Amino acid sequence: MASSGGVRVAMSLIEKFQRREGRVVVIGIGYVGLPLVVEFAKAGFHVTGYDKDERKVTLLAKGTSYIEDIPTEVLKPLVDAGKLTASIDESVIGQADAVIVCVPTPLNKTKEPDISFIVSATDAIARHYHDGMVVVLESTTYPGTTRELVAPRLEQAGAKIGETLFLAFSPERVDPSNQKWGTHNTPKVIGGMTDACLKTSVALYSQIIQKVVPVRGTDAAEMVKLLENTFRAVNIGLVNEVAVMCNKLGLDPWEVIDAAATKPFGFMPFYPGPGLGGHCIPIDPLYLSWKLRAVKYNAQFIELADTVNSGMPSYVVTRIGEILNEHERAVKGSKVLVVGVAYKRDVSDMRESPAIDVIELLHQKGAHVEYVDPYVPIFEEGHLHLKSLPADVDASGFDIAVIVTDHTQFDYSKILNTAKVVFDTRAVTRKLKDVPAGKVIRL
Ligand code: SAJ
Repeated sequence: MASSGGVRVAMSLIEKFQRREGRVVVIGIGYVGLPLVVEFAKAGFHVTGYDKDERKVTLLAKGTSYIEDIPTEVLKPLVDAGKLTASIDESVIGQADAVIVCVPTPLNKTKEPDISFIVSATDAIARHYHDGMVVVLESTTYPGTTRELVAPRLEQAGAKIGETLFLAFSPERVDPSNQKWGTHNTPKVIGGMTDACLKTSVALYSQIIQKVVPVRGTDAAEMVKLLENTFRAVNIGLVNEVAVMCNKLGLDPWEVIDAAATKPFGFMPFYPGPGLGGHCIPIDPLYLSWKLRAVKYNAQFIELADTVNSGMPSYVVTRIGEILNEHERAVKGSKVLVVGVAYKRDVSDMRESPAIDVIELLHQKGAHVEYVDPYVPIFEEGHLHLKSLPADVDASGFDIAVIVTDHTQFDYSKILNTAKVVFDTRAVTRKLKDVPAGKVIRL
């Protein structure tokens, strides 16, 4: 229970947030931080985006957006009105009533959590700590990070959690290019270190987000996010294995899944693909399994889903070999056109894209690989340096065209009409009519 002094500090912050007079600093102005600073500025707060990346800071300071979901037309007026500023100078934290941390949490080379960005942001806050601050961590991380790693560093700087500094965790739920769900209307889960921490952070976010969902403690809030994304990874792993099973049984997995999806309750469709890409879904569950190993528990579903999903690129290349074999061609020496390399439809992000492994494996088997992806003009991974062919590519010069990423803007009829044979790992060609028998094989 907070002391009377702590209650006074908390109440003063809550009233300041309700008057929208608080100064907010967001550490990390990427695809999560930039929409956040926009929402706070739109609500009337004075917001500063702090980042070590000079390019982002320069662009934000000019009101020029560098995130597809945030139009410059929205950003610039907020900057011109002086509501939204940008800085590479961490001392801005010293004037903040609220600091929100939106930094990356990748995996390191041994697939273990890399929380160095969280540590660096926390130490910056500690260097500029003052009484009367709300600090919220949004970066996806394992349960216990806020309590075991962030809180002690801030206490070393003199903070009394729940008395002079109010610490919470609130997972980001930004889904890039989602036209329906954005920062303002996506419910926001929040867990506080203490009751006063929860109350102050709820008061802050309630000014910009329609629905706030309090949970008991920061560990629970960290776990909520990991459940959300583990749910996806495990279900995608399940349908990927269903695709392999259907191939063994001579069935069409998409027909089976679509029919199952007619069940109006108790089922949620996921679809097979060439693997699991992106910077969230392949990564987040491994934060959870890593944490459980530390308490001597093996998170079996996470490990198994990672094995199945990581094995899909190799499965795709095996199937390519089988199809080429049917056309009396070996993989070695064959010309393969990879259609789409981004990690999912209609994005330009290549992080963890399964296309990287597919192309690498084909190279290792001696195939001559080219690709087409209007969102990815240059493909540079390791020793591979490729340039995208034009989007209206004629596939007749290739032994096989492999659809890895089903961007909306591809002309699939043209690909089908010109290619000798098409391996469609996304079943995007299902909608096409009059497809010659044997022309398209699906995962
Ligand atoms: N994928 C499949 N089959 C599916 C769905 C996805 O193979 O049925 C593949 C995609 O091609 C991609 C990977 O999985 O390679 C991840 O796809 P995703 O749809 O989960 O997209 P992400 O990575 O952009 O996930 C984000 C996440 N958002 C946040 O973490 C805030 C996730 O929680 C969202 O649920 C997801 O967007 C979404 O729903 O779009």
